[in-house]
Amino acid sequence: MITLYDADRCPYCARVRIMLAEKGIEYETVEVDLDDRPAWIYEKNPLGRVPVLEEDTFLLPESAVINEYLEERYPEPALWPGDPGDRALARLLVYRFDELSKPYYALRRGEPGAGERFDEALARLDALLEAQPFLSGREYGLADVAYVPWILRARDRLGIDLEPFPAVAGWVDRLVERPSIAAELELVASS
Ligand SMILES: N[C@@H](CCC(=O)N[C@@H](CS)C(=O)NCC(=O)O)C(=O)O
Repeated sequence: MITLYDADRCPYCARVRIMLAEKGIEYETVEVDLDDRPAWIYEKNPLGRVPVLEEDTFLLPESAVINEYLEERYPEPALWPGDPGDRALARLLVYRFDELSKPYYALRRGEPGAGERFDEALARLDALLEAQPFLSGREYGLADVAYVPWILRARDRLGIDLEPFPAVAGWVDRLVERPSIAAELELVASS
């Protein structure tokens, strides 16, 4: 059985929850209180962060690495593009995720100019999504899973208007039709 050390409000954990749901993998969760982290979490991840995936004696932190692992261990349905070039471009987006997360967390901290920087990041995603239906390319996949938790939180928690970014807004509308993302949307609303 897989155990996910998890926190409802954590977007990195959301990446893994979405992936587990997409793959139809059964798992149990241990909710970690991020405001009062238990000492034992450092035995699971020396950085003390969630998510951490545990499978028997195997422990794995880092959401992007966990999702790569799950993709290889449970290849169906495939969530990376079949074409190596398309796959590399989708991986590049995950690799450069800081381009969205840095302005997102700056915005949350209320830093001056963060709103403009976040809008610039959204504009780059919008241009990409005008050219292709999904961040992963022609099909939904791991790059979409990697980004959508922050976009949902930016819209529903930070009050970011997606209307000026119609391709991003359309992408979100398509994604929330998936049960894995709809479940996250509910969690964002309730946590
Ligand atoms: N790079 C990590 C980041 C995970 C992360 O920052 N998780 C947050 C919760 S959303 C956390 O555990 N924060 C506690 C801390 O940073 O000490 C990943 O992708 O899994």
